[in-house]
Amino acid sequence: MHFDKNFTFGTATSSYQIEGAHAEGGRTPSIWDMFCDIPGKVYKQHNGDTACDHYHRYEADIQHIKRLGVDTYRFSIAWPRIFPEKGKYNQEGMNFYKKLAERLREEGIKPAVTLYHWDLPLWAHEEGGWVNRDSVKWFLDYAKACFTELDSLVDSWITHNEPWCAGFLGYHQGVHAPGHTNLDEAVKAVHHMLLSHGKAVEMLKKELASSTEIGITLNLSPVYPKTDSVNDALAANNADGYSNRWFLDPVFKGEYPKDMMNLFSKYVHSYDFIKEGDMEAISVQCDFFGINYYSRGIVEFSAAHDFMHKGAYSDYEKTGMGWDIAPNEFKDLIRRLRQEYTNLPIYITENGAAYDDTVENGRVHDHKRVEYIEKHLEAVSELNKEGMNIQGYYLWSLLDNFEWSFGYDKRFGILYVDFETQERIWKDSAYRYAAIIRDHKKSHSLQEEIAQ
Ligand code: IFM
Repeated sequence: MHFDKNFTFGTATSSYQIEGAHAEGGRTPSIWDMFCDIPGKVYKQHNGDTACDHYHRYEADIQHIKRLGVDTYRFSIAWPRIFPEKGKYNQEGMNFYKKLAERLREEGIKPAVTLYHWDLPLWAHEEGGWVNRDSVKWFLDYAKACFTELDSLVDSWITHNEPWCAGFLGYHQGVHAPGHTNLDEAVKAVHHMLLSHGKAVEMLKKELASSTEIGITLNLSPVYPKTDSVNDALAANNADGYSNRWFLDPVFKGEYPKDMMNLFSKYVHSYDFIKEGDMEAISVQCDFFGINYYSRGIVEFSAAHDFMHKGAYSDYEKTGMGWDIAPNEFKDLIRRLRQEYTNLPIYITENGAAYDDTVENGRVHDHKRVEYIEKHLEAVSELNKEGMNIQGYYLWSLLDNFEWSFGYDKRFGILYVDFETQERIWKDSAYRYAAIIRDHKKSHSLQEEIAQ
């Protein structure tokens, strides 16, 4: 595999999944603290109270990041640390992220910062959460505080991480916080998230005249029909509309897909929450496009299911999440995005795999994760040979962490975390990733030496 000299290698985490310190530094609960308390929602009722204790151990974690040799580290800010109450700014919360970003820079690591990775303050939820259009204002107050305090320390801003999960898993399927099962609410929540994205980009660029790059991250999964039948083609179209186009079309074309608006109208009684100027705001010009890629989807027709599709049997090898390992389909996805949606530089802001890791004599031999990473990096390298302009790759995740409704049962880290002692153990995948980065850097400095 080969990468251009300026290709950036990174690793990623998010606030609720790693920080812990849930009641320190002025933080108040988020919707995830609330959701974890509801019996049956999260595996063994785990929660993020302590998580990886990164809030107290960030210095040591930065040393691990440095040792990996990555160029950049992607983390998210916990909104309830910054605005623990409506309209009440908390400097102590902001200071944590200032320190983190400063220390990363001192170590030569570029901070890539996500504003929203799902930990909505509980106070905002109590006022209707993302379903309430006022959420856009609340988000902009929060974004402004982050931009004002941190912009000089940050290399890239990501407004939202995976609005499909926050919106559809949270408000339609009920498996993420806040646990609602109402499509009418979900499409409104998504609309307000996307609108807050567009307006935050405009604020950074116009009002604050910043030149820091900014974009949004979508989780995308190419969908394939089980057979060549007309029915399965319809199923795949609808699944693609639900998972991908409902987000890609507004962000890049300034409109929601009409076929899905029709299908959704069984539950969504009116689209008049879309106000004049919203779609222009949502499709604002960004500097890059972030993609989280994990797997493909395969579906078949089912009249009994909403939107006429259900998951179909796949004989692909799976990760510990039961997700198909599909690097070729990743290539299909990127080619399609280039044809139908955007020329913006792409960053793969997440890619990785969960497996049932075990520690043997102080080592974790996670050869399946090593293979997964190699295959996807190989795919990135091949895509760039085709001119697809992928500028960076963030491995999910630096640490084993709180995997949402799966609690600590699923391990995505390249560093193993012993949740009893908080010891971090480098898995073989961490050594392999560090070696790939080192080889990349060596080959470029050798080329430069020879060229002189
Ligand atoms: O852990 C999550 C992350 O928070 C968002 N993207 C997918 C990851 C794995 O499920």
